[in-house]
Amino acid sequence: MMGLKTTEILIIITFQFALAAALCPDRKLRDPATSKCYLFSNDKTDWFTAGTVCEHRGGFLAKIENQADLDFTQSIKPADHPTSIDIFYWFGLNDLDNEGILRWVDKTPFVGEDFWYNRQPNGGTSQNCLSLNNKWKWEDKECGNDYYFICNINEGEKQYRSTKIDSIQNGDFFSLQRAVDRIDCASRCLVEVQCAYWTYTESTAETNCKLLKIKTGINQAASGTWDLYRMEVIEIT
Ligand SMILES: [Ca+2]
Ligand SMILES: [Ca+2]
Repeated sequence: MMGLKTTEILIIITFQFALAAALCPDRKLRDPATSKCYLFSNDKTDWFTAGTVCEHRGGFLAKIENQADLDFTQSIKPADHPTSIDIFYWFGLNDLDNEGILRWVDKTPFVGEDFWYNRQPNGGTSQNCLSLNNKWKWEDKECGNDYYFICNINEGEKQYRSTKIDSIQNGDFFSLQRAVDRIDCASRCLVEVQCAYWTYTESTAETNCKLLKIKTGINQAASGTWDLYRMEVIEIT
């Protein structure tokens, strides 16, 4: 009986989280001039994982397109983040496909004024992902570096429904939950045996970005017993 109650509670927690993921998480993070909704990470990760986390929060690595976007995002930068010279923030620009040709994560070309910091870009083909430095200027960096990141959230466009399942299929958007320490993880299974996910607790809305190895049908997430839920996207028209 206890177990059943725990499960019911977890389902409710998951659904509330899912709804929250679809909405601008905090009113002060929406730019009233552009209606863009921004989400800053609490933790650092590589550029690719950052993009995956943004996607699973119902968005994408941020399109910070002009001085006004720069000014707004700088104004809402979390006050408790360090401001030292080694602090960088990933956003959506990159030249991964063609060296020197900047594109957003949706492959649309960059147009407009650039905001390179002194002596940047300087990384050639070894630095293909763009970051904002502590002066809020562009620096090309190695995509595997772990930095904070900024997402745009597609506010109100997506909601999620969770269903408890016994096994996972490649491509599933799923959530893992463990009652003992109230950690939830949510991710899309990207390849057959390896899935990216993030964890969060009640005290921090979003924390560690890690890699999880999982085999189809076998839950290998850390230690302890985890429940598996399929997350379905509900499109809002
Ligand atoms: Ca480059
Ligand atoms: Ca550089």
